[in-house]
Amino acid sequence: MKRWKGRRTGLLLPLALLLFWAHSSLAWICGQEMQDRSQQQNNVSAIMGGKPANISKFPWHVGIMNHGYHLCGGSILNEWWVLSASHCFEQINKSNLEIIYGRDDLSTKNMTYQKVDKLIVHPKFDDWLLDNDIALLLLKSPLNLSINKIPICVSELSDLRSWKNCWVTGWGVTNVSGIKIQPEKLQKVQVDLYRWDWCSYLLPVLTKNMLCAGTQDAGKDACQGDSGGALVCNKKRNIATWYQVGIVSWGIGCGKKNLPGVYTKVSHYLNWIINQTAKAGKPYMYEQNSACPLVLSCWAILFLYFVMFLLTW
Ligand code: 4AZ
Repeated sequence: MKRWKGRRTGLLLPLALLLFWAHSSLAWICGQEMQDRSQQQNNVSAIMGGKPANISKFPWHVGIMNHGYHLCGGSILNEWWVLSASHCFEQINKSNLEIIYGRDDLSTKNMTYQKVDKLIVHPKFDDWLLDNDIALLLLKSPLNLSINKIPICVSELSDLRSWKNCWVTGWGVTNVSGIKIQPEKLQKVQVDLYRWDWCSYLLPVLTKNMLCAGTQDAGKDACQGDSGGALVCNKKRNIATWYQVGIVSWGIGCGKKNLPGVYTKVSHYLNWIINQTAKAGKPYMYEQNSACPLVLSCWAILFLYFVMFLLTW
């Protein structure tokens, strides 16, 4: 009996270590938000009609600064790559860009930045229609992925009916009338996806590479400065994982009734992302169902917990 107890304790230590490693490898899994019970929820109106967001709920969101000033949003695709919008980088020199990550408050002191090694704007970006409004930023050194820095998943699913529970985040302006207020705290707002034909009736210049999102009530929308940020949703059949469906691109004003925000349709650019990242020597590995990783599946973690439970019982 005593010998079994000794062996049991001997087994528990490596198991605990394995679980610790398994959990840290979870940071590599895209689209996972972390539970954060300390999250404050107040109802200050922001983004346009949104609320303050905690980075642990949107850990893929990054800020792109130009000469130290907030320029646009972006999202972490993996430790090397950030996804954003082409129109953010017209007449911008990449050496003046810095990426802020793992933070939801731009006023934080001693923030760490990442410099940009390569800026890839879409060669067919149309600065009049804002067609192909997508860009990739290769970082000078890889991000140390962790609980507040987690990649977002992307998906080839182009049918908008596959998605629910969509949110957009950003440090963009929170009002357009009077003095424009730019928040220091990251903001979030929930929006609905619009059918493409209905949206192209509302906004006749819409191309097939764009999608629309907004709300029935006026006042909830992305706005100036939110560009490049991610519009993320859950799959109807998998509410545990977040996928980037759109990139904030443009709109006619912000939060106006029957004028939804316009987003780049990310599913149309998967091949472009895969080809460009490979060409730059840091290939983005797209997995169709990227929610559970190759390294260690969520089921294996559950199994380890089960074994731990049996051993401690
Ligand atoms: C902008 O100027 C912008 N209401 C972004 C999004 C929207 C409007 C303008 C959508 O960056």
